[in-house]
Amino acid sequence: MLYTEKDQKYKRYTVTTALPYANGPVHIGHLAGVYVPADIYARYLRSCGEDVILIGGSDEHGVPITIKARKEGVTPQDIVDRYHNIIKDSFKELGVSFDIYSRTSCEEHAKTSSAYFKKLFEEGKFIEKVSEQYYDEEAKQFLADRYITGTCPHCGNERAYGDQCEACGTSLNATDLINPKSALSGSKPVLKETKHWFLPLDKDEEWLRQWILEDHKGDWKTNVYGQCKSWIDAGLQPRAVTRDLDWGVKVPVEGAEGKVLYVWFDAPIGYISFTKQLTPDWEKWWKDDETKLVHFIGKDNIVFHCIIFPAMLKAEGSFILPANVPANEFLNLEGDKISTSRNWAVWLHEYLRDFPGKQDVLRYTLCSNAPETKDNDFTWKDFQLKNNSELVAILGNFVNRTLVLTHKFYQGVVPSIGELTDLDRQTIEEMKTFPERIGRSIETYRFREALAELMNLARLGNKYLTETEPWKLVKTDSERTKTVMNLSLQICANLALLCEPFLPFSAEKLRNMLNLEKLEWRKAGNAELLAAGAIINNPELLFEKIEDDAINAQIQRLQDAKKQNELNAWQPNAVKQEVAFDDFGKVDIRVGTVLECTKVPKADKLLQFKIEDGMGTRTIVSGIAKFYPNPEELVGKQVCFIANFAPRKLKGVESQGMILSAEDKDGRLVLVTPSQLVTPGCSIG
Ligand code: B3M
Ligand code: ZN
Repeated sequence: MLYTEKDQKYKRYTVTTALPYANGPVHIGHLAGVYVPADIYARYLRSCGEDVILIGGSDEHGVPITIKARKEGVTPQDIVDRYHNIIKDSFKELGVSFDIYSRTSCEEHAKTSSAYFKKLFEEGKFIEKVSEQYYDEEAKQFLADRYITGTCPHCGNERAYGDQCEACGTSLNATDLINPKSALSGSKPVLKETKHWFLPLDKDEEWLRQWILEDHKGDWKTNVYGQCKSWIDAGLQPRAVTRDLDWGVKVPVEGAEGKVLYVWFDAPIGYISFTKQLTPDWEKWWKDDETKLVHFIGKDNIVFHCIIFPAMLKAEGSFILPANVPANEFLNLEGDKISTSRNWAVWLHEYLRDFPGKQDVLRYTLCSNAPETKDNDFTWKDFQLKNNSELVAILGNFVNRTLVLTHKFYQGVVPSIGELTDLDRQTIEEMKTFPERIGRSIETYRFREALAELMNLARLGNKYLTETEPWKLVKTDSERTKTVMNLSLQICANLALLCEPFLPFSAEKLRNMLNLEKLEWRKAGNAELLAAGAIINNPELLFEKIEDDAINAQIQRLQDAKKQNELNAWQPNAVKQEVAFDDFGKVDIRVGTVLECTKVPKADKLLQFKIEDGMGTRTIVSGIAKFYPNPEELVGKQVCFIANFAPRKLKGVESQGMILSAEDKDGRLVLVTPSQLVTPGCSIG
């Protein structure tokens, strides 16, 4: 049973997590926004004895996947196979307790989403419309969504997509874009007629307004409510649910060749088709009013889960609607927006490789810093701090001190509890309040607050130890020490139980140390979880300090990514003003052979060349020393130089000309040499 009264009417919980696109691995932004909170919620419900399923899977349709496949010269199926497996494995390793993690390219999903469309089609729930859509005449293809880019009419971002501008978040139609361009060929697309099926959302406006803006007022998160309100207030328009594409679920009606279901039509149906795969008894999870349906998503998915999918569910007629959609805002990384294409992310599978056994540290950091009400920032320094000064210094330290002392004083046997002092009674009273405090916060989707409360219980334990000082007390009052240690152990046991939703790996470790079974949530708050005389196993550290080296390596990786991005964004300089041939002819460029090459003393940038120029020798100084650390290797090579430059002095050496080099995009200077040996002194032109 839950603490929140209005939840008490539910018999079971269907909890879904947004389906990540299988065009890349998942990163900490996905985790903090969706999977960590959803997992905490589901684990908590389970430990309260509730019937719950946690549903997830990969979103394997949509244009981002086909674009990636094209870029790599492989099939879309290759792409989704690769990432689905990485994503699935890494979720498992992080302990996300999915009851099923499936994928939208599977057969059951095609069957379910196709039948769903067909039912609405046959019942006349769609409108058919021939409209003009962008078409790429070179690629001979209609351009859906992300196949088309252009300037956002709202904010001027030149890289907006045909379905959305990521800079200002506005959802767009391709025809809204200024200067549209095909992402396939780069050409300017033309408008061409095509038929599609639309969900007439305008007809849903009234009930949606009542259901969201009235019935869920004060119940849904303000960020979610606010977005829905502005959508509804702006007036809902019919939305196309089909696309001209060859990757996706085929539109199952006549006259729809070459068309598939829009990815945002089929993907949410995935929640249903995956439940079908999980259990033949799937209907009770989707069609019973006593089931609470909760969607965990990121803020960019709000309209789809709060407006479009409910409209689809309502049109079908037999399904329940979501009771809540606790969407989170975005997590940034070191002050910058997380971006897959810029590789500005902490990838889950790489984290798991670099920090083996530290799943709970990531879960902890992401939950305590979750972007619940506003965008938040993840930094590696903060990650280190949260580990070292919270997990290690507060939770780990309390548990470790208690278990070590129990072994030292009583060889691991739980001592009996004697007469209680006021402090003991106060501590017990306070301990009793935690399960409900943490529980209520989780039930209302305030996971940061819940986790902070959990840490307060560990703080209570530390305070109790500091005030009673059993390491001193044992010398003067062995009876009293037993009571203190018994109570401290009870707090440890409570922590083991209450930390499970947040830190499942540590919870298990702690339960094993305490020889404690997995108990129901409502058993917590109790000062008799461990019986006197029970045996405690040898203590192990719950958390270990994370050193600077590990953190610096991660920061370095990000800096490298930033550098790489700058290189990727490199473009050649604009061409200089036109010059006449005669002007060019004034510059006397020649080839010379290097006779000597040495560093100029006290000038780290300069090399001094002695050049055979056909007429004799000349000295030229060039600022390329950094790129040629072994100048003697240049002897015998040929270089190109300007022969009629006025001589000038550089660091005391007279330079009689200028050697030509190319500046590469990373700033490296590379000597220009003729492709074959030529006679020294010959002219270039
Ligand atoms: N794949 C979008 C996203 O990752 C999408 C979610 C689908 S949930 C049905 O933002
Ligand atoms: Zn914009």
